[in-house]
Amino acid sequence: MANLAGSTFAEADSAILSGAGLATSAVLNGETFVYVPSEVFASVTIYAVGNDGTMTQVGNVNDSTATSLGGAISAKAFEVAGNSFLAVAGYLDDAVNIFALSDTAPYLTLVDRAIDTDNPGYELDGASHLATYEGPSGTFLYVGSPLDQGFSVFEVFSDGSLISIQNVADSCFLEVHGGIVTQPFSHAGSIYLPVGGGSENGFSLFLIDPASGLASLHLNVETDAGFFARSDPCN
Ligand SMILES: [Ca+2]
Ligand SMILES: [Ca+2]
Repeated sequence: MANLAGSTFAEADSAILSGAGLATSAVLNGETFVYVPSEVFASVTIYAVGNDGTMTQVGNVNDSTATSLGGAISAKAFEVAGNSFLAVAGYLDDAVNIFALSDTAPYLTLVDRAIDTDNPGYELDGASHLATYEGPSGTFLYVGSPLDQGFSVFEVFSDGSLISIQNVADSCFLEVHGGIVTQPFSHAGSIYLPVGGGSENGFSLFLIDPASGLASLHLNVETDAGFFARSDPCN
């Protein structure tokens, strides 16, 4: 049950929202949808948003052998060449899933995924954080993973398929131990990707090459001393 502006409504199947994570939204043919991952139930619940802001559950996708939604903790909608997709990070499955979006059932159709064990270079162990950059020549997905202490970069094509283009592991020269990728921003003609350090005393700011999507270190922002410096000189 929830209270909103004096009204009360009951979620039709509230169990699937246990452990609700970072949600996202997309507009499909003029209709707005919200996608809510559930870490506890390894699922994504889909809502249609009414003109008055009401949320109507229209479906949900539960984990199966075809998906890697174990520990579904965050979701990020994005577009590639006019096609709409949803990335979902599975913390327990160490993976990122790509679903094609539609405004009618089944709403979500898995088209590709990357799993940590697929590639020894992947930084997908405990995949949790998602960011996207829709560049002039391609769309790129950044997946941060605190257990792997880094992030992986993928190019996403117009059919939703992924290819790995870069893996960035933490070191004494980076502040990306937590792999907390956040949405890139543009400034004075450059594209920047901030990555939070988690259990470090700072964060790293990367430059994104608009053509390739590759991230290169621009600078570290860190404190000389802090909570974590006492145990690890690299922090
Ligand atoms: Ca790994
Ligand atoms: Ca570090």
